[in-house]
Amino acid sequence: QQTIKKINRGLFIALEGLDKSGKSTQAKLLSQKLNARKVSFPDRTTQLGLIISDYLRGNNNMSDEVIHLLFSANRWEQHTSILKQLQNGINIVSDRYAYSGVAFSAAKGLPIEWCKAPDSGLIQPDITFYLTGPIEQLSQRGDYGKEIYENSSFQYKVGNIFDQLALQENFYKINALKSIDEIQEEILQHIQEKLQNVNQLQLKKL
Ligand code: DGP
Ligand code: NA
Ligand code: NA
Repeated sequence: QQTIKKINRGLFIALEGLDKSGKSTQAKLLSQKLNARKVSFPDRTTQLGLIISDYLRGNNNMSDEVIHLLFSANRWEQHTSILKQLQNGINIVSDRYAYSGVAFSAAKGLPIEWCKAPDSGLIQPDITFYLTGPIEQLSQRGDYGKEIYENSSFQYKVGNIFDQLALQENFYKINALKSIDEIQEEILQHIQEKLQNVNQLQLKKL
């Protein structure tokens, strides 16, 4: 008799937070630890990503609505690839995802529901870690201020929207002032159980 080995699907973990909150460092460490595929948004390697990158450096001006839709489209570019990998048992760690889309655009004054709409249908992360801390301290970190969103008054607004989004299920808030090792440990502890029971978690859409 043939035994059918059931393949676990992959776990989808998103890291969100303020600029300079240490997301990218954590995403890198975590993806190494879990042997996961790391994705980053904006994904600056695609043509849309290059346009977004120029915008972030202040080199092209676009309306808030247009850039919002481009950020969303840039996530849709990876949708099929992310879905396939999860179905094939590959864990995914995403450095930013749809919640950044909502937080940064709603901080400019666009309605939250309008901001969520274009991301509707993307795969929902199984767990989202939200790294946050006092903006006065984060803004002292290296390279701050190079891109257009990296100013304290705007980051403060972004933080307020993230705080609202973080009230929903499967959002886990982390103090970004903790050490790299402490944060990594906190993340690993928190996903232990999910990694073991990943097949009991339903793959949902936003
Ligand atoms: P990063 O490469 O993680 O530093 O992100 C670049 C900047 O883009 C950062 O300030 C956050 C912002 N950002 C990321 N995703 C979105 C999005 O979907 N919409 C908007 N408006 N901004 C975003
Ligand atoms: Na940044
Ligand atoms: Na980053």
